[in-house]
Amino acid sequence: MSSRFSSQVPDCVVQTCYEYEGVIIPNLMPLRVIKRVRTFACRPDDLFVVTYPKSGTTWTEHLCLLIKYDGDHSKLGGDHLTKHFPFLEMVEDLSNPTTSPALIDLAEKMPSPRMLKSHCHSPFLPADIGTDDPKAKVIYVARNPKDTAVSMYHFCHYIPNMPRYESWDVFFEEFLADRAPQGSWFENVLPWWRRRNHPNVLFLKYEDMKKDLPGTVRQIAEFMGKSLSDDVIAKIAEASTFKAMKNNPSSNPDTLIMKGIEKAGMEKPKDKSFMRKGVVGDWKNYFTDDQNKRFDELYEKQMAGSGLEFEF
Ligand code: PPS
Repeated sequence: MSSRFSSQVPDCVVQTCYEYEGVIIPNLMPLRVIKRVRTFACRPDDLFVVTYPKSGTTWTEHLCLLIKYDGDHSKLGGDHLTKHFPFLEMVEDLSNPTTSPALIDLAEKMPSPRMLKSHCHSPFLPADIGTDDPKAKVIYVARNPKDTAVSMYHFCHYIPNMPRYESWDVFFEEFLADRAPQGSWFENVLPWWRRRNHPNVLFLKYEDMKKDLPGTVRQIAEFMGKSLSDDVIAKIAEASTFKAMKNNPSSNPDTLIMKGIEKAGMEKPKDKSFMRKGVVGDWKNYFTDDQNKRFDELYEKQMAGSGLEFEF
């Protein structure tokens, strides 16, 4: 067993991740940056999108930006949306996490009002927001953990320097044991569910966004203090469907990721996209009956008494 990990993990994890305070974190989010995130100075007009990975982060960022710009995509200046929404704990250069500059540098210099992204568990988030009384606005998005796990498994096989698990079965065991990259889904989601009625918190579910996108645009706009006409709301919702975002180079991260893959000298994955399926229920194509039963047992135990329910 590698001495850097408190329990046995697959070799692909040893090669691409580290453990910090019991959480397995990809090297793409180096400890030197994770430590800076905690002391990052928030401003009262910051807007954070916080999620467990693969829960609809990019989708929500896209919605926030279009809401900010009244549905006018040209205001992004042709940039990819991630340029407007620094990912606090991430490095700039996917091919070389050890020496790469970090996006937190960009975030620190950004003029207000800022929009920021993080996947950190509450104890690693900036001290001003990772508490029961966040001092800036936080949109937290949660997705049912079975679809989240499947999406994460594919993502690991797409991005440079993520662990390439031998099979779905291997990944499933790691996810079940809270050893997937970014640790426990429950530890990420449940504190934000508890804070859902705080005026600075908007708790969204991926499955509700799929069901009623215009309704979600309205909810986010209200949270951001923006008043939009029904026409603008409809326009934003139309531009934010899975298909529209996949076809839009400013919202589909594929081109940026391909650059990282090229730089890392890796083979470009064929027929793969960050915008993979964008559906509810894909887990049924992966979980065996036994895996489903074991996951349900864990889920019932961890979620007991929380009142948080998901559509699967
Ligand atoms: S990341 O890397 O953690 O920031 O990923 P994240 O953006 O949170 O999640 C990626 C998944 O969200 C899907 N997605 C969407 N679904 C529906 N509608 C829209 N507009 C949309 N945009 C992104 C994306 O396809 C990933 O899910 P999977 O299941 O892998 O397709």
